[in-house]
This record gives sequence, C-alpha cells and structure tokens, in this order.
Amino acid sequence: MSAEETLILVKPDGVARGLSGEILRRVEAKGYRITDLRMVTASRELLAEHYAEHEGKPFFEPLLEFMSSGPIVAVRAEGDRVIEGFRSLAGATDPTTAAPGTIRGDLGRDWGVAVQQNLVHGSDSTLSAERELALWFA
Ligand code: DAT
Ligand code: MG
Repeated sequence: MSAEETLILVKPDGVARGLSGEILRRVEAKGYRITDLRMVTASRELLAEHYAEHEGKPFFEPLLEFMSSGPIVAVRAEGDRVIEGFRSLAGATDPTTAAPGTIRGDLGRDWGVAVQQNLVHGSDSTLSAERELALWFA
C-alpha cells in the first residue's frame, strides 16, 4: 500500500509573516515527507474550486479575498495517516482557541477581520486530498 498523501497550504498570512519555514519544519519534524512544493498566487477561480464547500457562507468572499492577497506555499506531503496527522498539527480552525502546541495555537491569533487568518490549510479526507492535490499540482 502506498503512503497517504495530503495537500498543505501555507496561507498568505503565513508567508507574509515569514512562517513558512517554521511550519514546514513542524511537518518534517513530525516525520512526514514533502514530495512537492510550489509558491503560487492563487486565482479566484482556483480558490472558488478549492473552497467550493463554503460557497454561500458569510465568510466566503472575505476568504477568497484573503487567500488571493499574496503568495501561498502549496505542499504535497505523504506519510501514514498524514491527513489526520497534519490536521492535528494545525489545530482548531479558530486560532484564538486552537490548542497551544499546534501551528494555529502557537503562531496564530485573531486580527478582528471577517475571515479567520489561520496560517495553514490541510485536506480533511482522502477524497478532499485527491481533489485538492489535482487542483494545486495540476
Ligand atoms: P479548516 O481550515 O479548519 O478546514 P474550514 O474548512 O471550515 O476550516 O474553513 C475554511 C477557512 O475559512 C478556515 O480555515 C478559516 C475560514 N473560516 C471558517 N469558518 C469561519 C468563520 N465562522 N468565520 C470566519 N472565517 C471562517
Ligand atoms: Mg477545511
């Protein structure tokens, strides 16, 4: 059986704050393998596809605006149970209450804006990972 894969994004806030290295360090220190990586300023089309499940929600437009505001580091990572494992490293969606020890809990905070700027994205299922990897590493 080949190892599981996931898509990790260092979002524009993470890149702008110079935290890409620290975030990737945590991924590698956990033992996952980075097998591909690219820096991309994402188009609205790509982001609308990526976040299709959130269309219609009040934070959808602010989310697309934020995610297209600067470069993103897109990462293909692999390892047994990497999807669940990276979500655990990332921590809860809300950076104010994300547990200390997690990426969002240690490095993120609330900035009083309409969308949470929480540094990272990680696929949430094997189906999402497959779909998202095809979008970002076409
Ligand atoms: P996650 O990134 O933890 O998988 P998600 O898929 O539910 O979270 O939402 C995608 C992103 O949208 C999330 O990282 C930050 C933003 N977001 C989610 N819920 C939000 C809310 N209630 N208010 C503001 N931003 C939100
Ligand atoms: Mg999600």
